Amino acid sequence: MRIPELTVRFTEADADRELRAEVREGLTDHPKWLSPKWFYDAVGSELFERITELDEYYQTRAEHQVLRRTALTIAELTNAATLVELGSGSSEKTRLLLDALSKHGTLRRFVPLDVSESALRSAVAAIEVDYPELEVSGIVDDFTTGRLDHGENRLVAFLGGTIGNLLPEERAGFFASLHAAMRPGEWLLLGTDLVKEPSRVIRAYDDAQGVTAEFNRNVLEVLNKRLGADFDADDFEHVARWNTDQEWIEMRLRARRPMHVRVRELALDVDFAEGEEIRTEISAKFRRSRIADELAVAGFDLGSWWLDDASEFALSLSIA
Ligand code: AVJ
Repeated sequence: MRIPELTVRFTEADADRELRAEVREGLTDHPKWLSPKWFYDAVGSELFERITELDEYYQTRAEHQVLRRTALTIAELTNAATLVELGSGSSEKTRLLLDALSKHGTLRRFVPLDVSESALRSAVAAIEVDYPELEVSGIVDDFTTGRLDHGENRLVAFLGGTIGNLLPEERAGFFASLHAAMRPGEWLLLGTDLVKEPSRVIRAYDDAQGVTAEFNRNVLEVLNKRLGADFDADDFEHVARWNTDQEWIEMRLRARRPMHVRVRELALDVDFAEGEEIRTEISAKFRRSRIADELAVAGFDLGSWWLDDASEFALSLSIA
C-alpha cells in the first residue's frame, strides 16, 4: 500500500492553542459554553458512530437515502473532475459520490479535508485501495476556514448536517470564505437537517439508551485528558433543548450540585452553581428558503433540492 500523501495545514499544536483559548473563553463566559469541535477524540468519534446507528437519530440514514438516489444526477449536472469533501471523517458516504462520478467518467481527483489527521490517514488509505485510478490528496485542516485545494471543476461536498453546528454569524463567514475560494461555475453540495416536529428532534439528541448523553459528557473527559481538568463528568446531566426562535437544538451539561473545577494547564478555577449549564453544541435545523437566502448572500445559487422519503433531511446543489 502507498503511504497516503497528506498536506497538514492545521497541526496538533494549532489545535492545542485553539483548545486552550476557547476553553478559557467559554468557561469564563456567562452563560458558559464549549465548542462542539472538541467532542471528537477517539472515544467521542466512536460514540458519534454509535449515535448514527440509533433508531432515534434519523439524519444519517436519511442523508444516505437521498445521496444514493441522487448521486448519478449530481455527476451528470456537475461533470466534476475534483471532489473536495469538507469534514470527511471516514468518507463512508463519499463512496456513493465517488462511484457515481467515476462511472460518469469525469472524476480525476479526490480531496478529503478533515481536522483529524488519523481519521484522514485511514480514510485516504482505504480510498486509494478501492479507487486506484484516482489522485487522492488529503488535507488536514479546520473546514471552517473555507480554505480549499487546487483542482479543476470542483464539487465541494459538505455533508452530515454539520453546517448546523455553526452559529448564524459563523455560518455566514464560512459560506463567504468558501465562495471566495471557489471559481464561478463550481459546485457546493450541502447536507442540511430540516425543521420538523420538535419532539422528534429532541429524541434524536436525547436517545433512550443515553448514547448522546455519554457523547456530550465525554467533552469534559477530553478537557480532563488534554488540559488536566478535574471535571467529574457524572455530576453533569445531559440536556437537549429545542430553541423555537432560532430553530436549533441545543445540548447542554447541567451541574447536579455546586462544583469547583480546576483546569490545571490553564491555571483556571471555575465555579458552578447547582443547575448551572454549559452549552456544548447547537445543531440548527433549516427550511429551504433560509438556506437559499444565506447561500445567496454569499454568492451561491441554489439550483437543486432533494429530500428523503420522510422530508426530514435535504441535500442541495448550488453553483458558485
Ligand atoms: C455530526 C454535527 C451532524 O449535529 O447532529 C449528534 C453531532 N450531536 N448528536 C449533529 C451530534 C449530537 C451531529 N453532527
